Amino acid sequence: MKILLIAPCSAQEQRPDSMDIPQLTLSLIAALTPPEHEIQIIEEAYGEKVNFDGDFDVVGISIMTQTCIRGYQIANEFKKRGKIVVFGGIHATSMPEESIRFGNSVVIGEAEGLWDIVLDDIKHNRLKPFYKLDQLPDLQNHVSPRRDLIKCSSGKFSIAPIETTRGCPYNCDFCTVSRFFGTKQRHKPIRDIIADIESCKEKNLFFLDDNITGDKRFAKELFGEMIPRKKLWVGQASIQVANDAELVRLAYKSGCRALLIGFESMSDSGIDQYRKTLKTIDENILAVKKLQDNGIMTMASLIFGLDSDTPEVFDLAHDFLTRSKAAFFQACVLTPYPGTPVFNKLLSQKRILTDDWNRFDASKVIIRPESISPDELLDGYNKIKWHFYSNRSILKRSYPNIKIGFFEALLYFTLNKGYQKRNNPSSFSQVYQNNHDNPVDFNVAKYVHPL
Ligand code: B12
Ligand code: SF4
Repeated sequence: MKILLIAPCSAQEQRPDSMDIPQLTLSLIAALTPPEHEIQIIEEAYGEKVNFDGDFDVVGISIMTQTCIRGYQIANEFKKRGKIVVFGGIHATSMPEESIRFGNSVVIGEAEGLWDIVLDDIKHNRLKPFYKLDQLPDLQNHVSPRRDLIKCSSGKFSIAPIETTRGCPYNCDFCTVSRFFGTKQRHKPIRDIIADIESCKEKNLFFLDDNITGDKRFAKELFGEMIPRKKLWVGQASIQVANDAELVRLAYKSGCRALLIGFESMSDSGIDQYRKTLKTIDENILAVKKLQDNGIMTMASLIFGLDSDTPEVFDLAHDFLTRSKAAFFQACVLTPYPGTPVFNKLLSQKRILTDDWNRFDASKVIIRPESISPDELLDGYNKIKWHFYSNRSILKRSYPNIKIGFFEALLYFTLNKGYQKRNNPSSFSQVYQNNHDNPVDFNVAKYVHPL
């Protein structure tokens, strides 16, 4: 059969620039596809166009919440033309009954152990609406992605995505990961990861793992094996990493230059709420400094709009960012992703302002927070990003981050200037809500009609 795999993306989200990190997902599904089939992949984020009249038998569409409406539009076009459409991904897994209205089948959860069955069922005309494994797949028996299909070549930093683990024990209430990938971290075998890394022609890697240092023993062994490969990498970790000096040293030696770290909240009760962070602002600042001293920059990720947030939260966050001299800052607005406790709570309290999934990108105010108004949230959020990425702030934060060398300085200034461009006032967010005729009932047909 001829198979087309698509990662949809709305036109305004397309950004083939120096900061893009290529996807791994479609190349993994391609690798899971038996060789008798022909496969093509399209990533709309890279400006690639879907050919609706192409000669395909099956169309697989990978959706996250903010891309699902575009995914459903694509599905409609293919279904009009009589093609079989299969959905997968985090949104299809959280909302299978919604996705099936637009497709012929939905793969719930991970594709390993299911995708070949789906294709076989299509071939034998017995496709089922839903596919779900009884247990999470064992990553010891995994396939390596089809690296020949990954678009790694755009931008100043050509980056290869690498996946080593799945699952997260922390189970944060706003996050889908522990619910989707489980609370136990599963690993791929280190020899396979190293072989995959060696097959990448790119010097720079991005570890997709939610917490690359979650299992310290595994991480130390992996980093040790990576040292002779002489790659440079960025990834995501919990701030606990900073308290293990050996792990930090090994991370640097293995090529780590920046870590995205979810601090989530700097308010007193917020900081208590999430198990992954250290318990005072000062401890967190000290930890960021330990990473800096070892040549590792921090992208601090904070969420605004949590129930614990009072108007002071922006000052606390500002204090943390200024004193720690975090290299980069990912500011998120609390977004109720379906399948999470936050979604259920806010829905039951009628505090979700819109059900337009296009707005669920973590940068738009779509909820009514408990202790501040949506407008206060919006104002504080826009200001803190704008201030962090001002020229003055970029210069003031630079020294401890760029002291290691030329590559670090290039990374620091390129990313900061890139984020500054994305965070200019013309891109500032607003409060989004449905108009009165459109209740927040999560009936997606308001935005895209199933055929
Ligand atoms: C790496 C990452 C990023 C990178 C993306 C790099 C890239 N281009 O891939 C960066 C940092 C840029 C990023 C940004 C964002 N991300 Co992000 N990200 C992740 C992360 C950590 C890993 C994604 C990944 O590649 N996983 C590995 C692949 C193999 O898994 P997978 O895509 O789920 O695919 C498997 C199955 O889902 C299934 N499958 C998937 N598609 C299909 C299709 C078919 C047909 C089939 C059969 C099966 C199938 O099979 C695959 C193999 O088993 C996830 C969390 C996680 N652990 O997944 C969050 C996650 C996907 N991100 C999330 C969010 C919210 C965002 C942002 C909106 C905001 C933000 N502040 O982070 C932006 C949006 C970016 C965009 N427009 O796409 C949420 C999505 C929630 C949701 N319901 O949509 C997640 C789940 C994290 C969370 N906290 O909940 N992200
Ligand atoms: S630690 Fe990160 S990946 Fe794990 S549940 Fe919390 S936010 Fe999600």
